[in-house]
Amino acid sequence: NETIFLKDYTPPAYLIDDVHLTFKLDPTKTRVLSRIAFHPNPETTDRDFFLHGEQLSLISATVDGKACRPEIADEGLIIAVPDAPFIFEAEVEISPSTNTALEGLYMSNGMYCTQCEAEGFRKITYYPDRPDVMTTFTVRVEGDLPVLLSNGNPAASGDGWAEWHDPWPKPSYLFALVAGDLVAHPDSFNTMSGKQVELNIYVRPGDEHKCAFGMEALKRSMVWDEQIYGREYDLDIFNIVAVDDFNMGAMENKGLNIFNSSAVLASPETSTDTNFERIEAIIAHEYFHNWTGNRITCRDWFQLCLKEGLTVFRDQQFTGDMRSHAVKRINDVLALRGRQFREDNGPLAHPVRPDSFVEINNFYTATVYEKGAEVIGMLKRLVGDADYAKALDLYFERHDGDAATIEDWLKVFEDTTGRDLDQFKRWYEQAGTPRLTVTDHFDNGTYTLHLKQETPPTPGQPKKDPRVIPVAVGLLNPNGDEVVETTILEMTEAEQSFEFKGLAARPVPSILRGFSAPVILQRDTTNAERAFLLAHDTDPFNKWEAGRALGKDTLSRMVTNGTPPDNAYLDALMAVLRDDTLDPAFRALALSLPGQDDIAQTLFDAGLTPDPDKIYRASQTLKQTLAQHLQDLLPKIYAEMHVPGPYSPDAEAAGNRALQGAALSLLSRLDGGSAASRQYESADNMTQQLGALSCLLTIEKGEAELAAFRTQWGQDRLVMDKWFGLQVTYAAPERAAATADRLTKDPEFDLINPNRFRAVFGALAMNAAGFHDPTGTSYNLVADWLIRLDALNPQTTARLSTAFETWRRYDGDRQSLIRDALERIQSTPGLSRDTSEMVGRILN
Ligand code: HT7
Ligand code: ZN
Repeated sequence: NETIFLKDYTPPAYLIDDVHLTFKLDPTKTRVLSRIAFHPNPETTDRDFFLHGEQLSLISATVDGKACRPEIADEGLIIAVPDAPFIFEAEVEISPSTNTALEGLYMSNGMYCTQCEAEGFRKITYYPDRPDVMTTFTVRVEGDLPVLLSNGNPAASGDGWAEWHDPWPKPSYLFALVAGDLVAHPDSFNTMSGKQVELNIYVRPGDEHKCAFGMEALKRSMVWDEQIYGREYDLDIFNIVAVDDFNMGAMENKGLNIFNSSAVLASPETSTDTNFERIEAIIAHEYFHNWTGNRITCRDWFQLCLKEGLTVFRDQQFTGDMRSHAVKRINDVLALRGRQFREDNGPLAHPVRPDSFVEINNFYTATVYEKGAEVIGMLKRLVGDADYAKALDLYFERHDGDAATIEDWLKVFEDTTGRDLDQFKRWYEQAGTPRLTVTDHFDNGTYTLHLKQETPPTPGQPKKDPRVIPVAVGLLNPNGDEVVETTILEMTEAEQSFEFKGLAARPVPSILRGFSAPVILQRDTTNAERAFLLAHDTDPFNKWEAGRALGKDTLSRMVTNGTPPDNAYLDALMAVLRDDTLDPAFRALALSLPGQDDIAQTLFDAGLTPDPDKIYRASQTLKQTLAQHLQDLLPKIYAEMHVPGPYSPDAEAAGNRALQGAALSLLSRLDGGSAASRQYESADNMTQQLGALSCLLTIEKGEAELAAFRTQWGQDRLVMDKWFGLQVTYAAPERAAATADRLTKDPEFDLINPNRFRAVFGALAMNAAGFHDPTGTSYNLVADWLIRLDALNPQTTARLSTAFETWRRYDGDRQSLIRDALERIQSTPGLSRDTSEMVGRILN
């Protein structure tokens, strides 16, 4: 398995004028005919002609109409070609129905569909499958199916065939084809310059009633990108297709976005509020890629964060605008800490722009996506909103049609602002989460903050240089009034002090407001100060953060020395819960306790060995204590948050339901689940049905409801994923592995369907105490199933192997059990490149 390095990039030897493809669809014998017009790349003297190709049967090939006998190498085709323009034609045969890797052309429930990012096009035909080769595509699809789709605009069609032409040059990874017995949910959109665009969401018959929300989200995304970024849609048609078998959330193919059905289909009865919000965000994300990813693409896969970080940043802005900025920021930081910090502090740590990879599919990570978005947020904070807007305008103007790099991106900001971004670039180059240690002192009206940054070593990067860190700070006086409004301190040195003069009394600092940089803040402080900030901070993120810090401190002390939770913390939570000037969604977040994985990492960072079982028990005890402390308030909040009338997924109603659900979850620990049972019976939407069922399962009840749920939803694949996942998520630690094992024997368990596999094994990996059961049963079960899945779907296997990435945090016994499991995976004959790279990195 060869390692590919960023430093070895060379431009392509040949470029393409245009490409014509014909697909004669057949489940096991699809024929793909290609006609590609090549010309030598004037920017290089390299004339080695190589076309990528994998798992293809070559039927014939010609150069300028003359039959040729190419040399078929492991990963492609070598052929002698002229140092002048020429036409290459080929015919290959592929078998979509046996393609369980879900990459290239494959079948899902009788429908043909493609997934080409990152390097899947080479499983469709011989081609320079690299993002810096861009061209226009004309595609003819032949098949006896009612719907035949590809990228771009429809050109012509007849009985059993359709032709599509995409006028915008694109790389092969954005190619798409869909064919099947599908129905459209149609609509249209008028762009800002008055062009009408036809919109469709294509689904399997029976799913038509689940398209309306996605369509509205799409139209809102189109308006938002026009208003906020000045970006207009550029084809006559925009199609979305829902597919059941899909490795990730969705794919931004030009004019033909393909979605995991879980990321687009929604109805009140079958989808939770969280599902609705996720669907809205993913639809926006894929749509926004039309400019940040498609019109401006990446030169090579090392530049992945160029499109993904920016597009995540844009979708986060969009959700904030649609819903609540404060709640969105808290949720994003929770996700960042839960996934990216975990990655950045373990064996899989890599820079936002990696400098090497074996399998690029392994680099669609939280670091590239979420930390990539944080880096853009910091850049915006440093240059200010106005210059950010100017820089983005310049980026679109200068690079439209380009395959660009991070250097191009930063240059646009340098040219706009006159800043030197050399040091800032370290955020793209250095892995690891900086620790920002803060000390302070007050003397004679001057308050000094002393900041020190340090980033621990990560694989291949033992030493780190100081980065530019925007630290947003506000100061409160002892009455709780803000005496210094949010100010950005621009830290550039390893250690640096900042002074605030003319203060009447020692202030209380609110540091890293809005989570202004993806760092771990370390500061000796008191719980009294945290409670003060929870009560008074005007920055909603830091207000929530203060409560979170109290929760972490409480849980950590419960785990390490059995200290019971103190009343000051419980009272502070009560005050937040009571404060009806606060958004219910915010109150719900303030009430949710730190996760068990978060506590494990916190203890590990403090030099301790976390015991997952103790953490689980402490967290149960804390929830029980909190429930008792709030017992008078909970029924009141539960009743007050009731949303009358028909279900609506809007942010306000969802916020009320979130707080109602949080109250119900605590209440269930006091009333034996009677309120949850009643809610389950009367629920007319999935948020409340599933919320009630979860509460029952948490207190080890709900058997009857679980059976009824299955009877009610047995025919709905997406709801059945919830049924599978719930049972593992809420299983007591000692029963988690057995529950997962039992579910794999259920006739509805489906190894080929990534959603179903993740429902069981993703949930097992997230059930911290269950996964780390000291007998090692879960480790072995997960290893067994990853080995089975790898032979069918390497991408999803490799992704799920990250369940083991935190293994070095734990005690020697657990470490040796995990090592055995990982070594067993690693020694499996024929293990994929994807899984082998991941397991190898985790072990090292
Ligand atoms: N750009 C896409 C990333 C992607 C993907 C999607 C589906 C299946 C396999 C995939 N490999 C890479 C999705 C996105 O970020 O929008
Ligand atoms: Zn993306």
